[in-house]
Amino acid sequence: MSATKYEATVVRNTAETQIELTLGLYRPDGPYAIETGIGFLDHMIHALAKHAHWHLAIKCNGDLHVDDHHTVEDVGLALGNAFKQALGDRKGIKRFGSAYAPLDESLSRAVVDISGRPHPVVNLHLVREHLGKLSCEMIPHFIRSFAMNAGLTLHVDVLRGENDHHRAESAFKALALALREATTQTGLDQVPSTKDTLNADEV
Ligand SMILES: [Mn+2]
Repeated sequence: MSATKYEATVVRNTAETQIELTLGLYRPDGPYAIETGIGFLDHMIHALAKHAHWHLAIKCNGDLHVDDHHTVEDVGLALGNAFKQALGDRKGIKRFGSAYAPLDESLSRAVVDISGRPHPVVNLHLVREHLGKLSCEMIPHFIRSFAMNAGLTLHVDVLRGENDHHRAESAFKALALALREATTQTGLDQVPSTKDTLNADEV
């Protein structure tokens, strides 16, 4: 983990994927360097970082000759780990966040609690098999993998839409806005929990 506050670097190497990822919170100017090897996943993660106000650099060398599964899942897990580490003790954060985001005819809602209790519920209602080289079934799986390692209670729903690119992108934008709200600094010198901890290891 980086010594810089609100920043974390995760290196995650398995026989299936090799990932190096650096995430910085409260960084509305980025920069972004997202290279997972899957163009549409890069596009979604870029939207997430942009609207959550993150600096994000990801380099993943995954076994895409098998399929996209390991790469998508492992990048989600690494991003969740980095988010949890970057937040530190969660002192002074708002904790809860919710947002709607439209993209033309599509509309998504995300509700997040940085609770330390991982519980993702994701319904995107995608109908296509793929978007670019990304399997649509892996899109909610990415969000769930991120939430599990980040320690988030998370509900993401596409409420309406006609176009799967729009549905997915509006979901990532809603998630970004909800996370940005939940990580807002309140100025209070306290952990926002009656337990006095939001450490996932304590749940
Ligand atoms: Mn797009």
